[in-house]
Amino acid sequence: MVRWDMEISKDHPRYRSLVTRERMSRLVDEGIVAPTGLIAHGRGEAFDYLLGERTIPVADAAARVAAAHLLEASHPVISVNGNATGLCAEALISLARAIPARMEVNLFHYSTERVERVCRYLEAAGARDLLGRRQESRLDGIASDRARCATEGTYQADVVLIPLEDGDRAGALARAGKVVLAIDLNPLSRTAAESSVAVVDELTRAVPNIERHVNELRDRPEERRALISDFNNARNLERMRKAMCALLEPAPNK
Ligand code: PTJ
Repeated sequence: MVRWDMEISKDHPRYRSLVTRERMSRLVDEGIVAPTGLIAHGRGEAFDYLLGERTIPVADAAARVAAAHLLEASHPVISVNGNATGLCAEALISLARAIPARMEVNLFHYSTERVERVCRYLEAAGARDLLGRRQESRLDGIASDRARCATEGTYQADVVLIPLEDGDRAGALARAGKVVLAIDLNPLSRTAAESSVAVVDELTRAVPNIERHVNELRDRPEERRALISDFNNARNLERMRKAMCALLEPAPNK
């Protein structure tokens, strides 16, 4: 493999994006991020441009509803893959503690060695009681290895948070009767459409936002239930698509 040294200037207008790309690419070498995870990341970056790379109010409202579901759940689980680990391990661990929820490593590109690497990475970042090394159960209706899951985790969960998920698994989780909370920058994805709540926002912004809402809603059960019953995911996605289209419109009188 050809290696390179790259110093990214802090003055570069896309400093943060470049640093993240370099980290994700290094994490491919370490077996944490799958090579195709870089393609998924690039697609996410493109959609984030259409949001102006910021959390818009519609997305934050969905993050609040996701927080309400996580607090109302009797068995909430956060499902974690390679990209989510590479992008925001610490924030996901912090969110899991705040709820509290179990974290389960669930990989699309599965091997026992890769699961072990991802688990160790998360544990070095502070994760405890991780699930995913043993996956004794299977979700019906998925052909891929992603059908595997931990009995104590996703299999028994009533609410599952899925950052950056593929559409097949999101659909299978929904058909299994679970409340599916997705974080996905693509409002047209099957994952966004199949989920109960799609937070259309960048993962590293969405996860701390959800945690902030968890802390605000902790002692407000009535508000939580009202948020959940008033939410409509199809309407949420339509608003997100409109917001993205609006950003593509030419500025008036220019
Ligand atoms: O680590 P593994 O083996 O489990 O593989 C993980 C990937 C991401 C490769 C796998 O789940 C996959 O193929 O995902 P997809 O089907 O490409 O979907 C990824 C979705 O996440 C796309 O709709 C992207 O727009 C979106 N996305 C990418 N980066 C971000 C994102 N959404 C939010 N924040 C991001 N940073």
